[in-house]
Order: sequence, then structure tokens, then C-alpha cells
Amino acid sequence: MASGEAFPSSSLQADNLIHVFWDEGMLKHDTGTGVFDTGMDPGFLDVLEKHPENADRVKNILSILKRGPISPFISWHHGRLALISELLSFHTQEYVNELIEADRNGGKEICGGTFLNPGSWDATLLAAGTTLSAMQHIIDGHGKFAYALVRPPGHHAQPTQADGYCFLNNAGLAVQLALDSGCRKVAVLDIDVHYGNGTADGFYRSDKVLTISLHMNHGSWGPSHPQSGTIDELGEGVGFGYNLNIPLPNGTGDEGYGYAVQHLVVPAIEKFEPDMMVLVVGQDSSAFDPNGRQCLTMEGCRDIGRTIRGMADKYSNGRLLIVQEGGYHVTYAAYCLHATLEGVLNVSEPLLSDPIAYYPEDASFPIKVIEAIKKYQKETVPFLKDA
Ligand code: OKP
Ligand code: ZN
Repeated sequence: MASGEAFPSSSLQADNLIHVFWDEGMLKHDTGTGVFDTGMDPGFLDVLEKHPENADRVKNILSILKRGPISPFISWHHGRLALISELLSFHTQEYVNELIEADRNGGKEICGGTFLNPGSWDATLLAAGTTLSAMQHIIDGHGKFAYALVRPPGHHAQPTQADGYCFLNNAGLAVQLALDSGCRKVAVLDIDVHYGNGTADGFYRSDKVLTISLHMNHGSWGPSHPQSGTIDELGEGVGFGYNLNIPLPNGTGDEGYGYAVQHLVVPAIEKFEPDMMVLVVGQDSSAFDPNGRQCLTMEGCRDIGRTIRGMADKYSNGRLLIVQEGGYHVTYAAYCLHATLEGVLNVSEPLLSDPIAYYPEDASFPIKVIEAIKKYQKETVPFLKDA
């Protein structure tokens, strides 16, 4: 522990800690090189890049948490492999068998850009098990804020298929564990720049899990991702209204994200009254990400972290699981994650300044779009009628 002098006493308190769950074995998922995420070498490029979902990104998140200004607020814990039986709380036996079979045969590209290579399956089981351990830690009352630093990511993985670099739905498994452990209502906010279609799909017919996703308006990207992420994908049966999609225009930025959180996310969580909260984070919503166009900066990340922590304090006795997803700028993703966690810790002054933020923001268009989504939700979603 560092001395408390550098930090205001209000933020450096025994229970204002983030419990980080991590295991080195997740670095062994090697997604290879090629043209961006294709794994392809066209022959005419001298320099092929690493697949965006590579170990370096997570190495920098790890080191910024160990050696960055947030380090006194971090408590470290080991992850673990998930058991095959545990996977069946979210995924079908048939799909899990497909993955085991693919691994046994030496690996393959399961769907576009999604490479299960030798070593990947163990890393995948570690990501799932480590996320389950983080949730178990909260359920057992050993801490309020836990962060599962995991890869491969999970939020596109559906009960029956892989999608978008994801094989197993780490967050979805943790949500199901919370329900099975007696939680009555779990709220999931996904701020990765892509639609959390896998998590949405897993709980599409449930009114016990409110899934909210802020994302780029990317639509379906093929058979592995049949969902569109549009505002009318609201859930089905008793789950109707309990999946809220917030597709935002390119370049939405900090102000637009703040507006969407205040006007759409906060009122929905207030009506829902969750007793457990999950924040699914991907720093690919940043201004410098090769996989997104949403233009968040560290400041926007910090604000979202702070707001969600406030919601957790109010409804879930502070209990908040944070699960790592995308984020592909090897430097800025680490800085943005640092900023998000600063917000969760509710620090009074930023601990780390932004090394690169600059973009001209035009907030007026995103705000019109958010107002239109709000009107639609109020008219369509029963539990939001008078939100
Ligand atoms: C994973 B996560 C199809 C384009 C698919 C996949 C992006 C996966 C992102 N050719 N793009 O949400 O950061
Ligand atoms: Zn993403």
C-alpha cells in the first residue's frame, strides 16, 4: 500500500478497492497476424499487423494497474479455469462440444476474425473461470468492486455460437451465477463499441436481467451476428422491454455518452432496481480505436465509471462486477480503462492525465438521436412508461 498522502482520504479507504482477477495463461491465446482481423496475407504488404485482439493490449492494462497511479487501490487475485459443467449455465452442450472438438483438431477460424488456435481453448476457459471467480468474490461479500481482466472477450458469444473474437460469454456466465446464487435482478450495462448481442441473446426472454448496450450503429455483420442492435430489439415474452439497445451515431463523444447515460441508462436502472450490477467495458469506444468511431476520451470513461458506481451504491449495495471486452489501441485502451476505474473509485481529481485526447466534438446530432430513442422507449417499454 502506498501512503495515503497522494490521495484524498475520502477515496483511499479500506473498502474503496477494486479486486482485480487475472491469470497469465490468457496471454497464450495467439490470434496471429494479417490484414487487420482477417488472418489473411494479401502478399503485397511488407508489414502485416497483429490481430487487434492480441496479448499486448491486456499486458498494458495489467501493467497500468500494477504501476500506474491507481495501483494503491487495486487488490490482486488469481483466476481459474472454468469447468465444462459451468459453461452449460449459458451455452448449449452441443456448442461447447463444437469448441472442444475444434481445439482437439488443432484449432480453426470458428467465424470471421475469430481464431481458436492451439492454446486458445485453455485461455478461453481461464477467461470464463476468472470472471466467475470475480463474481463469486462479490457474492461471498469479500469485496464490492471486482474487475475481471480477461481475454478472449465474451459479449458476442451467444448460447449456441461464437462471434466477433468471442467464444464463451464471460459476463453472461457471471450474471447467471449471480442469479443462481440468489440475486433477484441483475443490470448489465455494456459500453464496448459493439453490440453486446451474445449477452442480450442469453437473457432475451428474462425479466430478471436488464441488458443495456451502448454501441456503434454497425448492424448485423453476418450469420454469426444475426442481431441488428437496433432500438426495437427489446426482448421477448416476459423479457420484453428488458433489453435496451442504444445505437449511437459515429463520433458521439463524451458529451453524447454522458447524455445517453443520464437520460436513458440511469432512469432504466432506477426503475429496475437491480440487486447486482455488471459493467461490461470495451475501450474500443475511444477516440483512437481501430475498431470503433465513437470518440470517447478518458474523461468520458471516468464519468461513466462514476455514474455506474453511484447506481451500484444506491441499488446493489455497491456490488459491481466489471468485465473486460474489446479495446484495441494498445496504449489508449489501458489509459481509458484506468480512467473508468478512477470513476468507479469516485476519486475527486483525475489520477492520470490524458496523453492524446483531442477531437472536435459536435454534440448536437447525437443528442437529437438520444432524444428520439428516449421517446420510443417511453412509448414502447412498459416498465419505462413514466420514467
Ligand atoms: C469484438 B469486441 C465482420 C466484421 C466483424 C468484429 C468485431 C469484433 C469486436 N467482417 N467485426 O466487441 O470488441
Ligand atoms: Zn468491441
